[in-house]
Amino acid sequence: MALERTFVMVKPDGVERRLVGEIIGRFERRGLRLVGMRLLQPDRALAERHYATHKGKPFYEPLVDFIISGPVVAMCWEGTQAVSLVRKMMGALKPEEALPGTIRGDFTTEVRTNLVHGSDAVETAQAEIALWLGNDLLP
Ligand code: IDP
Ligand code: MG
Repeated sequence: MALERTFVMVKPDGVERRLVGEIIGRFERRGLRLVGMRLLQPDRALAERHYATHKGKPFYEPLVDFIISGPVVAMCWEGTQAVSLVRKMMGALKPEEALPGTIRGDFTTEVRTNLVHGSDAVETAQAEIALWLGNDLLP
């Protein structure tokens, strides 16, 4: 079982709704280790780089507008199979598939304002950690 690092972001809706502590607490209780964290309001260039794979999709422009609309909490979490573990704890993208017990399943019914981002693969995690938090946190 590989020790991994993943990138997690509490999106502007999560900060606005005072859910930062709730979300961090879930990962801590599970046994993941917080190794980097930054509160910032991303500019458009950073948001566009982060969501570059979605460029051209109908939800891309409103998504970028949303992510730069307020402060976010950018974090790096470490643990055994942290990438897939965080994704499971976040819950599915489609609200009707986000199960109770997951972050999205417990706190949102919306597809855009879904509180949290987590890297979808080890390679994506490395790129996102470097983009938001710098190379020092790369595993
Ligand atoms: P993920 O966050 O579960 O990895 P992605 O497909 O990577 O999902 O989409 C990135 C983000 O874009 C989502 O978290 C959500 O905020 C937004 N998004 C994705 N699909 C839609 C959509 O159909 N409508 C509105 N927003 C969407
Ligand atoms: Mg994604």
